[in-house]
Amino acid sequence: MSEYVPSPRQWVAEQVELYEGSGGTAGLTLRDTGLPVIIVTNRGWKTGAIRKTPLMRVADGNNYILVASQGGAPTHPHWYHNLKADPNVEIRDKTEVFTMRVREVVDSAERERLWAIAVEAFPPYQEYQNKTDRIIPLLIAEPVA
Ligand code: F42
Repeated sequence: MSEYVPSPRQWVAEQVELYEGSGGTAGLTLRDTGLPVIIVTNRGWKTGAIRKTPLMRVADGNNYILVASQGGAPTHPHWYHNLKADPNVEIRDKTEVFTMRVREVVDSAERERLWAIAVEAFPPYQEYQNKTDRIIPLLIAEPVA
């Protein structure tokens, strides 16, 4: 059994602790924005360690759109590489936990539609895209039947 390894970023680790520790009843938003967050649980592709990553909640029907923005940083976040290597995740949305599989959105029409939904849910994504040279990856998490 692999171990859970918390994020080295203290504010992120604290949000995970509050969100998961409360069973999805506290720590549900990004700081004081009031905008909802989900927790993605997955495995590290090198270490096999269990990782938990809070992301903005961007829903498309029963699916979630995962935006690898990392605040517009020049490189993709580690979790993007982890999910490319092992797409099996659990997603906690408040008190519900879903078993899901993730794929990167590569089709340009699909990407355009999902990007618009993401920016509507969390407008800073557009600023993050404007300030970085990389194309911010979008992944879609779909329920495992
Ligand atoms: N980040 C986003 O990209 N998008 C969002 O919508 C978003 C929302 C959000 C809301 C609330 C909140 O608290 C945080 C939010 N974040 C959002 C930040 C997000 O949770 C991540 O902290 C951020 O994207 C950086 O992701 P990261 O996976 O690069 O995390 C870093 C800080 C990290 O934890 N690094 C670990 C480390 O030890 O350096 C990762 C280690 C890791 O995954 N190792 C892999 C392994 O095998 O175990 C190997 C990785 C490799 O490729 O080498």
